[in-house]
Order: sequence, then structure tokens, then C-alpha cells
Amino acid sequence: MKTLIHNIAVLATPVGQKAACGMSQGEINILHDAYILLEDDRILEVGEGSAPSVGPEIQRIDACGRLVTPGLVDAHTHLVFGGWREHELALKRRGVPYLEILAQGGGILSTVKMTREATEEELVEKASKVLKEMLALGVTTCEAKSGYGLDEATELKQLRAIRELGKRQPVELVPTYLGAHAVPKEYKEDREAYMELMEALLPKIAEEKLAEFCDVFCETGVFTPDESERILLAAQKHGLRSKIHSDEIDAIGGTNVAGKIRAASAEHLIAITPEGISALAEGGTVAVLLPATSFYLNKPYAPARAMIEAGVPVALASDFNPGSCPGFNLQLVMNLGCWKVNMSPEEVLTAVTLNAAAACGRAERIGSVEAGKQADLVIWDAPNLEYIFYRFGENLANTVIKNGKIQYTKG
Ligand code: IZC
Ligand code: ZN
Repeated sequence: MKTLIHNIAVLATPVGQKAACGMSQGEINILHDAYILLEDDRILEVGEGSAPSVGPEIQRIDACGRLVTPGLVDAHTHLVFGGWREHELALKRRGVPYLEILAQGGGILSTVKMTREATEEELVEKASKVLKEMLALGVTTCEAKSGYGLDEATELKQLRAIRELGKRQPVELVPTYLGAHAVPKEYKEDREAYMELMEALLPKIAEEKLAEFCDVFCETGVFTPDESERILLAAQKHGLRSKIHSDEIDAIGGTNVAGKIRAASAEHLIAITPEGISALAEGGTVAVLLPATSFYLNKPYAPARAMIEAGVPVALASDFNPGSCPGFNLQLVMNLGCWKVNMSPEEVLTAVTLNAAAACGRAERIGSVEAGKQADLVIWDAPNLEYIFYRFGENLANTVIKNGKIQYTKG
């Protein structure tokens, strides 16, 4: 079936099938008075000026003089977890560091306890509500990590919950195995045994196709660069591409590992060094920055300008999780990208669409509005691109189209 979206005041989109880096991150396509012709779930044609005359059998969507962009891609979330951690609020407000809360058995480990106690169905229902709201905010694809099980049964339960969520609702999910999120209490005295447990799980995850990526939290007191490299290389042998949480708090070398093993992405990068930036540029690794976490932990923002100047493609994501970022509003992340990370609106748009798609291994299929790509689109309550960065705090998505179908509309 064909669908014509007409009366688009401004169509703003990055172009291409791979991550945009350097100057090209900000060189997006802006079409005025535009239209988009869809065939089923694909984009058939994009143009400026008068729309092709189509017969009455074609569905028409009137964009009513609004802005249209690609659907947003949230490239970093810890979507599936049991409970919340509001009891940490007072500690955080007193300035108790995130890693100290973890070292005392709280933080990630308290979410592990609650996730182990939850059933798969409870996890699915809880995350479904989040995905419904994410979709309404314009998110059409979302990466989702395990990492709150840290044992075989619960890691598999989380990954199966992600698979089930992918079937039950329209947001496409990108599953990531994050067994290396923390060393669980029962292995505190025997890290090697936990490393071996993770390695033993990889063939099972690969066999059931439960994850596309493997991720590691490489940080002081969590996993070392050597341990990170070991688990990521083992996962590569099973067909899982690499991601890494690095330089969130301390630069201990995880970003160098990312470049060396040609990871798809390195995430956080608040404390990145010039050496780390070179490693990412050489590895063709996407830098996924998480400014809402900087906001929530009262930390500095990652040096995006230095990365863009060095030719590293930059993506922005929410980092939604119950500890360091209990919010998933990617529109707020876009505002922070503009105001705190010092990226232009055009660079931010690329960061939450094409470059985020590249971090999720999907830049050939999604992330831009071009003939041949999947029809994932947002029609905004905005007349131009500047407007969505100028306003903040309210949902400015008007209509969200996933795979050629309207899945959310404000009406
Ligand atoms: O639950 O605290 N940073 N992992 C690494 C997190 C934050 C999630 C959490
Ligand atoms: Zn994370």
C-alpha cells in the first residue's frame, strides 16, 4: 500500500548509510515544502515542491505545515529491570559517589536483587509501559541491555523479556548482553569464576539469537580493560559485536580497548583522554554520549567537540536505568546535547538518528529519510528544526510512524 505524507514545512534528515563524522555530522539535508511517498514499510520517494498526484486509493497524511525528521533511535538503555532505587536519592544528594554506593552492595547490585525476584512477565509489563511513552516521544528503535541478572537464569530471563517486548509493541529493540555489568556478590572473592560463567553463557545466547551485541562496564572497581577485552573478544567469536561503557568516571583504558577491537560503540566518555579519542577515530567506533546521566550525577559533560573535530562520529542516547539516569526522554537529551554538550541542532539530529542507528548496526536500514530506507518518521509540533531545541520539557512529537504505520498521534 502507498502512503503520501504531504504539506511538510521542513524535512530535516541526515543522509547516508553509515555514521556521519567530522563536519558531515552537521551537514544534514533540509527540504522545504516537502513530501514523502511510502510503499508499505519503505520510503519510495522524497521531494520538494508539489507532491506527485496520486489516486484516491492512496492513503494521505497531512503534516499540516510541520517539521518531519527520521524516527529517533535510543542507542543506550538498561530498559528491563525490577524495582527502582529512589532510596538512593538522599545518598546522591549528599554527594556519596555512584561507585561507593555500588561498592557497598547497593546501586546496580540492589537492582540485581529486584530483577532476580521478578518474573519474565512482570519485567515485560513494566518495560512495555516505558516503551509506550518512549514511542510517544518519537523513539522508533531502542537498544536494550541485560546486566541485572549476573547469573545464567536471570540474564536469559532479561534477554527473553527483550525478545518478547520486541514482538508485543512497535518499537524495534536491539538486544545487548551486559553480563559484565558488575561482579555479583557471590563471586566477589572469585572474579575468574564469574568471567568463566559469562564465557559459558555466550554460546547459549548466540544459539537462541538473544543478543546482537555484548557490552562491558569498564570502570574502576568494576571490570578492568583486560577483562573487558577478554569478554568482548570471546563474544565476537560467537557473532556478538562489541560495545563498552568506558570513561564514565575514570579513564582506565576501556576506550583504547574499544578502538583496538573495532567496537561498534563506546559509551559515556565523560573522562575521555586525547589518546582515547584517537583510538575511537582509528577503530571507526561511534561515541555514544549520555548527557542526561551527567545531569543526574552532577558530572561534567563529555567533550563532544574534541571528538567531532577528531573525526569520531557522535551519537546521543538516554542511558535510561534505575540508578544513574531514571528518565528516558530523548527529547530532553537532545536539548542537553545542544545546550550542555555544545553540539549544533543539526549535529544533535544526526546523533539521535543516523549515528545512533550506526551504533546499533542499523545505519543501512534506518536513521535517515531517504528512498529505500525503512519508513520510521516523526511529525513534530514544530514548524522548523530550531524549534525543538528552543523549547524543552514538553513532548513535541505529534505523530510517530514506524514501519510505514502511524503508531502514535496526539491528534
Ligand atoms: O543501574 O546504575 N552506569 N550502569 C553503569 C549503570 C550506570 C546502571 C545502573
Ligand atoms: Zn549504561
